[in-house]
Amino acid sequence: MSDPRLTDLLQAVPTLRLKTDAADLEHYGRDWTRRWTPAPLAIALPGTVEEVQAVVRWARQHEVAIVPSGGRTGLSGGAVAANGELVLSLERMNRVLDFDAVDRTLTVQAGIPLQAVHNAAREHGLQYPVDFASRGSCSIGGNIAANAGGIRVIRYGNTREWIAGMKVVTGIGELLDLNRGLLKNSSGYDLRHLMIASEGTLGVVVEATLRLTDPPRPSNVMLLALPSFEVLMEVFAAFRERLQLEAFEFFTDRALHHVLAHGAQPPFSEVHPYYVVTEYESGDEAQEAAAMAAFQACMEHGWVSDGVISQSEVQAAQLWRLREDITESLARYKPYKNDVSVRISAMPAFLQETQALLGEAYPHFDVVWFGHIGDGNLHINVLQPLEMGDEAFIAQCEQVTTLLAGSLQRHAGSISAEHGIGLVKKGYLESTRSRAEIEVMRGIKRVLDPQGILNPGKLFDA
Ligand code: 2HG
Ligand code: ZN
Repeated sequence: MSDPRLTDLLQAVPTLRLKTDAADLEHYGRDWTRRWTPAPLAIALPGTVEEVQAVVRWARQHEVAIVPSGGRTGLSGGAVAANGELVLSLERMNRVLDFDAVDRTLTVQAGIPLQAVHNAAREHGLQYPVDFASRGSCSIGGNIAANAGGIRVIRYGNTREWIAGMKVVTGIGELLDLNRGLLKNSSGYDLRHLMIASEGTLGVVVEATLRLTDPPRPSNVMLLALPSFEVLMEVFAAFRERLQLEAFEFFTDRALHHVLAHGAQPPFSEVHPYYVVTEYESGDEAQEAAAMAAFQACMEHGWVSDGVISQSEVQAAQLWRLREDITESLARYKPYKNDVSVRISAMPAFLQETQALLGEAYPHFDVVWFGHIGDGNLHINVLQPLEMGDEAFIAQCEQVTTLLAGSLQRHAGSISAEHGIGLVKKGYLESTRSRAEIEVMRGIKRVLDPQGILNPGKLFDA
């Protein structure tokens, strides 16, 4: 630890745990994007809010950039430290602090994994309903930083809906206690909502008070095979009309191909071009009849060619696996990721335009489509051909993203639905936010982080 700035840091915060081994710098300096070479100065692992504040004050004094860090499961480069930053990992601050049965809230430290929040809520007979495949590794602080969505947004909304309050350390080192769990609070700007989706550029979230809700009702999972993309939104309408949907997700045969190659069992004997996995409330005969009616209506219209309904929890989990394992099964191809959204009403026109556009732009690439179609959110993963180098591949994908951004602009959509902007989509922010809006964002950043030490270069250049 020869860097004098680090000696000074340990003098200022003697109890601080600090890591500087090459393996740690590599591990904590990257996220799931794997595109940048990690090169942080060191990793700080504070155990208390006071330590976080002291680290931020030190960083101000020495003008060292800080990268707030959770589970680093992000897909937009928001937690990458490739320029000598100090990674501020919340991993040790991972406890449940309080449960309030009257308010139905759970107060947690920011480093707690999402799965541990689910478990804690369940122990109290309630649920925290935000959920997605990386639940075991991602942290609540990271979920807040990205306003994470996932597979149950259609029923419960994004992370934003479930944050009753939070404590945040600003770029000045001040601790803000935002909203304090209140349900009603009409007392001016709601800074809590500014922090959500700010990607660690305005403050370090250290604690959050999460709203909990009733435990999930009995449900069933159905997997549908579809003959074409065009019928997707019709199938969605047929199911939404008749059922209380918990999830409505789609994927293509290419996605299924990779998940099966990764070890899953084929759901049907035949191959179909498109699939939907949907979960819906199904506790009584009327709900079961409604599900059958939705399925039959789709079969009669020729919108669905086959289907299977889960008969047990094990089978439901197997069907979900076909959708949830997609990201992991594609990881070895270093995919270029797009995470776009439009309003549901704009989806049919957007899908038609995008399919034509990507078909022309990527005639020889393996392009894998999947996502939260019920939320108007598509994930488009372009797999890197084995013979192609990283740079040439990314350059080609960036050209196509420019076209995609144009299409999103025409359909009033977003270049990032739920993964954040980070480094990956920084160049395309203006396709979703006006210049005037971005200027306001810059102004807000200057107030909360006047020296620009919090996650600089992410989201936009200050
Ligand atoms: C999902 O919906 C995640 O599974 C990851 O948001 C999406 O890998 C992706 O592109
Ligand atoms: Zn997703």
